[in-house]
Amino acid sequence: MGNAKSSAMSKVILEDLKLNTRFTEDELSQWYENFQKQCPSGRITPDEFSKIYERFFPDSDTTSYAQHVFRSFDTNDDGTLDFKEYIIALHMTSTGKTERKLEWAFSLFDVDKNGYITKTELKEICKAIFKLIPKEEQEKLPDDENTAEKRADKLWSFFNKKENDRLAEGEFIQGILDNEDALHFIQYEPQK
Ligand SMILES: [Ca+2]
Ligand SMILES: [Ca+2]
Repeated sequence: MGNAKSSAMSKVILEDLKLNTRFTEDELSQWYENFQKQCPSGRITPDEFSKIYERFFPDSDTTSYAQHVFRSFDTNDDGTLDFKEYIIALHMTSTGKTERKLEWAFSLFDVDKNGYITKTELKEICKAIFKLIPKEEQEKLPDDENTAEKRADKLWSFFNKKENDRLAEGEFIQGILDNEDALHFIQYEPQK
């Protein structure tokens, strides 16, 4: 059954994805079928992408976060996500190793894609993440974590950097790995 399905996907892309992700050929073919059904044009626009986030976080303002995530996944900067970008993204954020996720987190925080994170960029993403947290949950946060600014200050302090310093990818990843508390500032998982 795998053969009939995979013939729909370019062999080159399939091989590449098998190498770069842990998904099997059957899984990839399945995803591709779903992707084509939901997205007949073969490309996801920022608008469509935003709607996916709205569904996941119905009580939150997801607009800026969705934009940043989209930017981090659109690796060739053409303003749309193709199947390969979509699958790599899915792999990095859901099934990948911690290190892969942190590499992705770095690209999320590196807003201008210049290979470094400044405190301004860090603040911007902290704001976007904070907006994902529903109001009633925000109110229950500890005093030193209940605004985006406080969270950005706290997160920045984990890296032992001055206000105007910048963070390279390795420093960012190491800083997060060294501080257990840092992880919940760079992602938000809805409480069930
Ligand atoms: Ca793209
Ligand atoms: Ca940057």
